[in-house]
Amino acid sequence: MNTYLIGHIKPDTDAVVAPMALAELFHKQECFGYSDAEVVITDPLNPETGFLFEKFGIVAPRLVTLEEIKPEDRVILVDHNEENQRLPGLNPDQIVEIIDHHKLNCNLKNPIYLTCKPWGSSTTIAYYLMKQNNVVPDQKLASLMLAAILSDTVGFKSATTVSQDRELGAELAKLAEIADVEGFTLEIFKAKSDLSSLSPEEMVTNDYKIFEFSQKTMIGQLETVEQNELLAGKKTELLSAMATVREKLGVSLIFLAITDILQVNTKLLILSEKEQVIAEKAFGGTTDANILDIGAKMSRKKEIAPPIETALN
Ligand SMILES: [Mn+2]
Repeated sequence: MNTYLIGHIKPDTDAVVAPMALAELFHKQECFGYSDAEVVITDPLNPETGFLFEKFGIVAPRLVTLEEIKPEDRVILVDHNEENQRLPGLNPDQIVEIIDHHKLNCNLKNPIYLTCKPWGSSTTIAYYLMKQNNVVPDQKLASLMLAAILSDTVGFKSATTVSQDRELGAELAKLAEIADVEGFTLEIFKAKSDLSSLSPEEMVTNDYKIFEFSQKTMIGQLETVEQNELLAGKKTELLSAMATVREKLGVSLIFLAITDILQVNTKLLILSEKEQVIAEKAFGGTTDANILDIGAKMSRKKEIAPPIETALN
C-alpha cells in the first residue's frame, strides 16, 4: 500500500511544495501514520515552479498517472478538495486526508482527517503543522516554502494574505537565509511572467479553475509584470484561444484575468456578449475592445469568482 500526497491538477508552486513540506513532517513524525508518504504531481511543473526547483537544485516530484494508483493505496489531497481540481478519475473513497486553504466542496462517504485554514497558502498551513510537531525544514526546503507562500499571496499583497503568512514566511526566510525577500519576490514574479514558452491556448489554460455556478464558468488567470505589453501584443490570439478552450472544456462562460502583480491590477479579457453582460454586472465599468478593467483585484478565489457567481444568480 502506498500513500500519495497530491496537489491539484495544473499545479502551482504551493500545490507542489506544500505536499513536500508535509512529506517531511510525516517522514519525521511517525505518529501521523504516513511515514511512507510519497509526493507526486499530476501535471508537469509550471515555468515558475520549474525555475525555483532549478534555482535551489531540487529534483521535482514524479508525475503520477491514475493507473499507478492501486485500489488499496491512500491519497492525501493538498491545496485542493473539489472534484474538478483532483486527478481525473481518482476514487474518492481512497482520500484519507485533506490539507487545504480553499472553500470546501466535497461530499465524501468516509470520515477523514481534515485541516483547512483560510490562510494565504497551503504551505503556511504545512509549516504551522511542522512547527507544532517540532520539525524544522532544511535550508533548501525552507527556500521553496517561502517561495510558495510568496507566490500564492502575491508577495503578501493578495487579499487572501493573513498575519500567519507574514509571520511564518519571515521565519522561513531566516531558515532559508534569504535576507532580501522583496528581491526574491521579484525574481519569482519574473519567472511567473515568463510566458514565452507557452502557446496562446497554453496561456489561457496555464492557471484555470472551473466553477459550477448556475452556468459552468472557467476563470483563467495570467499573473504578469507586463500586463499592457501582453494585451497589446497577444489580445487577438488569446481571444481566439479562449473560444477554442470554451468549446473544449464544455463551459458556458470563459474569463481570462490578466493580473499585473506589481501594479496590483486585473484586466478581464471578455470573449463575447454573454461574458460581457455578466462581467459588467459583477464588477461595474464598461468593456472596451474586449477588455474590462476591474481595478485592484488579484485574488480569483476571493475577489473575482464570488462577484461573477453573484452576477449569475
Ligand atoms: Mn494554494
